[in-house]
Amino acid sequence: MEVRLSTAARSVLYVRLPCWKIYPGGVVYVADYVYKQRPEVAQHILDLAVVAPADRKRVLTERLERQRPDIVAFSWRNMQSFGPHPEDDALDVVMNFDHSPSWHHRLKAAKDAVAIIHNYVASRMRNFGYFRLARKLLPAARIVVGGTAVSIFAKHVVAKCPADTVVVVGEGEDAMLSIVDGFTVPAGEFFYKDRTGTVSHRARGEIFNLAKLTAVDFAYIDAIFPDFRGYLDGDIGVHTKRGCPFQCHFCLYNQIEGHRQRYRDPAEVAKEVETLNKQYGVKRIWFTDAQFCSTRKSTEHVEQILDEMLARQTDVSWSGYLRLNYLTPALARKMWASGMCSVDLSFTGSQEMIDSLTLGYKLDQQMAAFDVLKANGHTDQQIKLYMPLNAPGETLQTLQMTIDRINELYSMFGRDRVLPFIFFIGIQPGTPVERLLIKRGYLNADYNPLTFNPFQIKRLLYNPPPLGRIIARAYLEAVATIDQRSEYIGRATMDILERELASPEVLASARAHAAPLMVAQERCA
Ligand code: B12
Ligand code: SF4
Repeated sequence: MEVRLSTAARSVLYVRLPCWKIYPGGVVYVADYVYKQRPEVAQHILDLAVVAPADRKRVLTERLERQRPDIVAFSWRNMQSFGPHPEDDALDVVMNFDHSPSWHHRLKAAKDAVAIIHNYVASRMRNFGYFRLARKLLPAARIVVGGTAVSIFAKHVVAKCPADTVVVVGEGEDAMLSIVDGFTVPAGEFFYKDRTGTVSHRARGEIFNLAKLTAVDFAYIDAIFPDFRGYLDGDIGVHTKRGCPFQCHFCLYNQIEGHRQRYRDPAEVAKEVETLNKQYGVKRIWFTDAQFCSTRKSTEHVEQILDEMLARQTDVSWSGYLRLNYLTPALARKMWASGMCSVDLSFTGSQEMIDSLTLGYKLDQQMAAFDVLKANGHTDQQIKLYMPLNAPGETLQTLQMTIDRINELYSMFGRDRVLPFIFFIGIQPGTPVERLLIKRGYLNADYNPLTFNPFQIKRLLYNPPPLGRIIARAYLEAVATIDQRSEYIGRATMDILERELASPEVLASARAHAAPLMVAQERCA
């Protein structure tokens, strides 16, 4: 590939693009890494997530004109953020629009949907507008765009970027360093739109050694990132490894991070947590790995990190996505002792669905691991079950099995501590479930994953009949009847579903709908 030769940069302005306020861990790791290799480069972080929407353009303009950086590096986290769940208004809207028995509610949902879609479209357009603004104000600067959103949609993004823009795919430390160094010896994976508008692609040839990610120098970050302290009273994201060797049907995390797991030094991770805790008063950590604990080797790595945290007597509570395949009583004790405040995991209560979604574990093993957690120090921590309801393969029987298992967990941990988190599979590009649903004719092979068409967007949220309607009606009844201050919506929904699944009329209607559907799916397969 041909990349324009240029001189090394002296200054970088990182611009974190707007999203719901969440600690910008990705850009912090990139800036920290560049600083440690090239301390002479002046770096600054501007976080548009904490700037009022009406002020963003003005604030960005002022910063660009005042600092005139050699590189403007944007970090884009969420682009296709439709994964509605009970803490996101969009779930109510979708459920009401499709399944509410009340015309009034359906109309209101349609109105709300217009507002959500408008926001979705506008936020994407605004981000491209910020790139054009940077190009207009600083014609000679190089523009870089990275972050999870562009890692997935880099090709689409680069097409809309101004000339001389590098769109970095996946982890950004080595790519950014090479750009700062003048982009003469490119590194990492990226798309590059050159000054003539021609786009080229570089695949990643080398593997970034994560052991190079030493504990973040937060004093430096504090100095270049004025809003850093505004995050300290919430969750701070700490990364311990990258990559996931599994391929759950709906997941694209391993496309973002790679299939091979690579690890940071446990002592450096613990030092990072210790500094955050003891010098900056941070109380909550989210380990932002695709899976904090999954394979045998990663479970050993977790244990080493927890040993280091315990030795340093860090006083934090922490969580992260977990798999419990290799949990031992000793590890469970260390998890609780080091401050694990919730157990966050994918959950479905039948081996059929686990296998159909290729989740790669045994249900009995998972239930046994819950026993181990209970017996080795659980007190009042929450058990959060992320349930991909009504995924391909779900039947009345598998749904009933999930309800039965949740009831077992209520008995084990206490009903109030178990949070069944209702969500549906969002179909994401390049995943096995996307391929399956194209094969079945549910999606067209040339569908646009970034479509603005509300009906297509809704289709990407997979909740087909006949179970879709039963689940949605249960959810809507729960919303209408419970007091959400004293009962959790997911628990109430599962209770109503249990009642419905026992009703002969509901069963008969579901079976009647299921028969033609099964035939249609067979025909498409
Ligand atoms: C952990 C996580 C969460 C945690 C975050 C906890 C916390 N306090 O930080 C929780 C559970 C809260 C969460 C919530 C949500 N998440 Co989330 N989350 C993730 C996950 C697994 C890791 C993100 C992360 O922090 N990684 C660690 C940091 C270090 O890496 P990073 O940010 O990717 O940065 C690296 C590169 O991207 C790059 N980079 C980043 N910026 C820049 C800038 C430049 C210039 C360069 C060169 C490089 C670069 O370099 C960095 C270092 O290598 C990703 C999936 C994944 N595997 O990446 C999804 C992911 C980011 N989440 C996603 C979504 C949709 C959401 C939600 C909207 C879900 C929902 N419906 O509510 C919310 C939104 C939250 C918000 N406020 O915006 C999507 C975004 C998809 C998209 N295409 O838009 C992802 C990709 C998952 C998915 N579905 O595919 N999430
Ligand atoms: S869901 Fe978790 S375990 Fe499965 S592929 Fe994604 S990151 Fe890996």
